[in-house]
Amino acid sequence: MSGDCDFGLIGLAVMGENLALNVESRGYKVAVYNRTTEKVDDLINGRAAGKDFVGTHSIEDFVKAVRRPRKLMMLVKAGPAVDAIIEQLLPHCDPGDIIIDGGNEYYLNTERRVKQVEEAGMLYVGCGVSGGEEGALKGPSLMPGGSKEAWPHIKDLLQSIAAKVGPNNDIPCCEWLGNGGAGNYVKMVHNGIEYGDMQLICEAYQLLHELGGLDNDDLYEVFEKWNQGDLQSYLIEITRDIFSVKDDQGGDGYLVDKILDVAGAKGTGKWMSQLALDLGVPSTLVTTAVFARGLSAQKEARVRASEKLNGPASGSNQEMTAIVKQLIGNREAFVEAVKQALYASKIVSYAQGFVQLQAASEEHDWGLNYGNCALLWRGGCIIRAQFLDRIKEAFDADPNLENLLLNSFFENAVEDAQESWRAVVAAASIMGIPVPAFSTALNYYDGYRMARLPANLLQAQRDYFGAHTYQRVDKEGAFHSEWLQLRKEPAHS
Ligand code: 2AM
Repeated sequence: MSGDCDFGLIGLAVMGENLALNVESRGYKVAVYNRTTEKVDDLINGRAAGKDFVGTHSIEDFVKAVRRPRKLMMLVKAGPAVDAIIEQLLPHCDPGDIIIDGGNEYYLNTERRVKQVEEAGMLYVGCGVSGGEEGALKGPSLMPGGSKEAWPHIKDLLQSIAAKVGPNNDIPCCEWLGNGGAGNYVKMVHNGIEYGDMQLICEAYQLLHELGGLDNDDLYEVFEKWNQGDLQSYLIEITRDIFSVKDDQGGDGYLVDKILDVAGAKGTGKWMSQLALDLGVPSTLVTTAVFARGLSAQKEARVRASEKLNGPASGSNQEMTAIVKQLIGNREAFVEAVKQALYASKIVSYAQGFVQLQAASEEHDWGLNYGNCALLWRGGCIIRAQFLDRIKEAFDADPNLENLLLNSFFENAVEDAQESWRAVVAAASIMGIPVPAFSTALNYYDGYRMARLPANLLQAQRDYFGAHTYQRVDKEGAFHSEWLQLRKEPAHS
């Protein structure tokens, strides 16, 4: 038996409720269910009153209320709750029904569930949802992957509720990404890139404030201006806004100055970093951003260390001080140099994110479409930015582009920015201001463009102490040398 609902949603916390309201607002009839059934009644009698909803109080009634092939989406806590709900749903489902998980799930859990649900005759989709509560209601970025057969059935609905971009505001930020856990993986990389973007913005803030002497009013103006150009993005926009907010809890001055300098994290940045290590790809922006949050969290240790450990003595080296003075002497030029450093570092960060996606896609045979990834992040989500149009164009022009830095637009952008970028990193280093993300980005750029790195010496060291063998530049094969016998006898041994 099946009812006449077009879609079912389980999990009526704010995200789920908002997503259900979004679906209904596009002309679909929606069945809802929540473990704590009062929430169903609250929704039906509250925000959904007079709308095309069916509230249900059991999983069985919920499944029956939806038309076949059923589209049943859950927005519950990631992990065991999702497994529990799948177990409850499957006995009531019919072949071809589609279960969609909209949570921030670890991609291997989705890979496993796709197999489990397909073996039971149904289809399973892990769909990254980004944009927070407001995005869920008005238009999130959606990153679906899993059972490919499901896509034709859910495409229209998911695309109708997604954020829209483009000149006519009609391109949905929702496209099929690939098999298995591809959607969750892309969402995780989105979050990891978000970590990098935020850390880069924070480093720009510290430089402008501490080195450039800009106050919050000045910073507001700078971020307002940056938001008009290449850096235009949601994160630059909200950062601008933050610099305008006064303390709302009784104090004087700006709220941002009253906030403790300790950052937390929920874990997607850590996942991406761990997976980068597993794949052997250098996603240094995300790892650096995760570590920077870790260092920020060691507040008490930092306060103790700040009383003992010295930075550079001011004015001790005239030549170095002159470099810094020249950079910060003209405020407008300094702000522009920091902007260039931020822009170039951001390009490297996205380049690394896509390299990791390529490596994961190859490993899991997902066949990811990288232009689509950029499109999905163009609107609705936290890293939404104009810049992503350029990334989409780059991958549309060459779907197998090895690294974004090799696309002529980005190659030229970094080329134009690099003098300022180097000056900013040098000045920060001379003055003892930490810029871990700016400098790791620059180091990646310099490492990536080196035809020859010092790993020849590294191979020699490994062969010397552990007979790990080495390769040669002039001959194929693995070689080993008796370094101890061949070496020059040290004078004092
Ligand atoms: P609840 O209202 O009954 O707690 C966010 O926590 C959402 O996930 C809520 O709708 C919550 O339901 C749901 N949820 C969490 N764990 C669950 C579980 N094991 N089974 C069903 N729903 C769960």
